[in-house]
Amino acid sequence: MNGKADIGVIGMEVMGKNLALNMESRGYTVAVFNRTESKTKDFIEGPAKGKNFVPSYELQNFVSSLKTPRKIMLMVKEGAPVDGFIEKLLPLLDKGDLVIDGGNSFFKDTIRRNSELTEKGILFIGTGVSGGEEGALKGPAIMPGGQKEAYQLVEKIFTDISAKAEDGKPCVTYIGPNGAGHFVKTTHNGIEYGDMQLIGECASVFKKTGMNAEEIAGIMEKWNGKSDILRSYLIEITADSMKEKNKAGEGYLVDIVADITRMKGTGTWTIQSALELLVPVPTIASAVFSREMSQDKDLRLKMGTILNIPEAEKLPEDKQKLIDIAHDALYIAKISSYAQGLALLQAASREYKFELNLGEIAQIWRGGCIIRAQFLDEITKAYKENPSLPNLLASPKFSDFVNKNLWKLARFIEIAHKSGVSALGMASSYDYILQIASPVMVSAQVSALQRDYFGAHGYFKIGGEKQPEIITNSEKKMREFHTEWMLPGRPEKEITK
Ligand code: NBP
Repeated sequence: MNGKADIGVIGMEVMGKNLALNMESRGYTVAVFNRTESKTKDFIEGPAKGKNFVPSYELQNFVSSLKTPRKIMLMVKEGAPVDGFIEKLLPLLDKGDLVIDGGNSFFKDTIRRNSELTEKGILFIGTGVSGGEEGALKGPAIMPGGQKEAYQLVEKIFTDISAKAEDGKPCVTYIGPNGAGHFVKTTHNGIEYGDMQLIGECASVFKKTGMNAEEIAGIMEKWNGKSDILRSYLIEITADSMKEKNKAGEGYLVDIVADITRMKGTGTWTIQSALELLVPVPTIASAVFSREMSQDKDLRLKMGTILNIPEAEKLPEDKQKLIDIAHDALYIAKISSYAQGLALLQAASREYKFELNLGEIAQIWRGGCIIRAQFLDEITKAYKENPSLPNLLASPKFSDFVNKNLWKLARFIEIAHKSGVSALGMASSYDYILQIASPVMVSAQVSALQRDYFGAHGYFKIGGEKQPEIITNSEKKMREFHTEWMLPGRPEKEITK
């Protein structure tokens, strides 16, 4: 098989080109193909010049240029382009060849493709690749899902090209069967949305209290200090980008950037999955809703002339006190948001039999990907100490901090609201903690009766006649009742099924 390529990459856009360069830099010969020929040519004559690449301009030639079993990585736009390429590749492949979809595909598409290809004897991996352009080139976090034997075919290549965490461990591991890799990547992106929203809310409050972009960048730089619990890639790039000057005039770029955040869909998929699996992810949802609100600039301009938003209150804290409160508030909000995302992974693992190992997932997120952070080391350790944590917030690593400092998150939200700044993400994180730590949710008791009143939907009773006992789902002791609200004396009957 002399002269043939070790792996092939289809899709010569940002991600495909950089991944291919990364692979080649680790000693692999890489075959490349793109639907539009000129992109392959530009690549071969540009960054790939003089390197070990095998370009093809016909799919048949591309397939023939690969060592068997063939390993083909699709780095194209998710959806129809992925199905289109699979359809064209199928007649050219042999049993035992491997197709890898490295784009941001919807996990249910991955499950479907996996079963369609398995029927034809072709191995299939759906993998998340995180880290953007720089990560793809220098080392991304890789989240592969599919058959174990498929993973074994590319384990060495993926390990070689992946980012390495500070302790040298590669940021790749076998995630699980079927759509597991893409589910984990989607949830990673949902968590990323949450982080971005929470950081943005801190910056909003700082700005409202009179700080300029440079000052806010300075705070974020400190928060990214070597031993700071908030140290992370997203804090680092926030600091760096906020310092950027307005090249067209006075001031800072951040002050003239349109306040509109677009999105491609992974945040929405995260929430959709959470809704399907009955897992609350309010912080991630708040981030998606905030992006949606940002996009309706016309409406916001109009409503801003109709509704009176409070002006910044005279803050009782001095500036440093406010910064300290915001620091710990952000950390707690982040813990809450990650607790939500990991709870979603846990539920998906049960529902789709993904066999996810949350500790290993946190471990591979420590480097290469957009949410990489010091904090993920702590999450990794928390799951190592107790692999069956019911929720991240149950780990003493986090609950101790939350118990001591939760008031700061409450205070931050109060300051934001009294200053007329939305803190939807922070408030969602805070309320998640309040709800998850409520043995009795009175609002749920009230709603249960409302539902029975208007719709005869029944309600459960959880114990004695006078004081409800605290029971758990697993005890299944709940008795179901209906009250005949319209009948005289409102008789109550037990519903037996
Ligand atoms: P894009 O997502 O912009 O996709 C561009 C590639 O898709 C090109 O090769 C293009 O071919 C091909 N393509 C399109 Br568009 N429509 C096609 C069709 N109908 N048939 C065949 N090919 C088609 O590239 P990217 O930004 O490099 O991302 C690749 C994947 O990685 C995506 O799924 C993306 O969501 C994911 N991802 C991106 C990033 C990032 O930072 N950009 C990060 C992580 C993951 P053409 O050249 O002929 O138009």
